[in-house]
Amino acid sequence: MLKTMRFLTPAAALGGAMAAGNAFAGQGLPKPWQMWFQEPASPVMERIEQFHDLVFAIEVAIVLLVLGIMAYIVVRFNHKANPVPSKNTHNTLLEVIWTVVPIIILVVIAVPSFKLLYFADHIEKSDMTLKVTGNQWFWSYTYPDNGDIQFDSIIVSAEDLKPGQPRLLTVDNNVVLPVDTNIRLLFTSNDVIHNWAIPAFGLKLDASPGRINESWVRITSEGDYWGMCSELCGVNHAFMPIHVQAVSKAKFAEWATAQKKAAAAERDGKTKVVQAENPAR
Ligand SMILES: [Cu+2]
Repeated sequence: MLKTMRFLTPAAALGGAMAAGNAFAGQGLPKPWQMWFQEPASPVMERIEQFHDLVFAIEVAIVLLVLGIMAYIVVRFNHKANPVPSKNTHNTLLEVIWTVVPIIILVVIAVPSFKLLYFADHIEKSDMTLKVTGNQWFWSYTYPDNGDIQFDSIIVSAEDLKPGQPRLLTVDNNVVLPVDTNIRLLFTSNDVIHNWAIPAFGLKLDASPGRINESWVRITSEGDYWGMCSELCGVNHAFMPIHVQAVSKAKFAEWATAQKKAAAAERDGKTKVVQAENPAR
């Protein structure tokens, strides 16, 4: 298990900033009675949404066609309207059409589907890496390219929430990531299978013990994005949320420097409990 390093000023600063700013109106959060997807915040999610729209349009067309044909049959060929039924059993042209058309539809779906699958799979050239480790029942994060910053991210219980903090989604130390940066994501686990899922990024990947899964994200706009563990991982499965705060590259660099300094100070034993300010806030 990673050592817990509470660098970020926990709930207080976070809550104040969120209540003051309009982070809450920000992208990555489900709204009451919401339909469809959250606003996409990564190229992968943008493409997932486009692909969804394509498949949905095809679905609607098929449903309307089948319903139309059924309605026509009920009206045109019922016992009263058509007392003497035709004895035909085969129609070669019709059979070719109803075999070929579905094949064409499947190809139209398969081609963009595979393209998207490979696009989402991994990134050739990444600017930085975030390693995500699942634990029963919290997440640990490591930034190997930024001086090995490490911290645990633990849920803030309902009674400790500050005004404006979303219930079951607020954590003590949130992930901070820069926007417009190709970020390689590595997932693993210390105990059982967890799953790191953020709807706005189009991400949902297992964190399995003993292996590393890879994905990537390029966050397109600053804001706060939330997600949850999406693999039933034990009794507190519902209580290991994910909170990513996307900031400008400059602010991220500032944040990373502050974390490194705090870690160094803690190592030197200068301070017992280090709580660095989160300049990204
Ligand atoms: Cu889990």
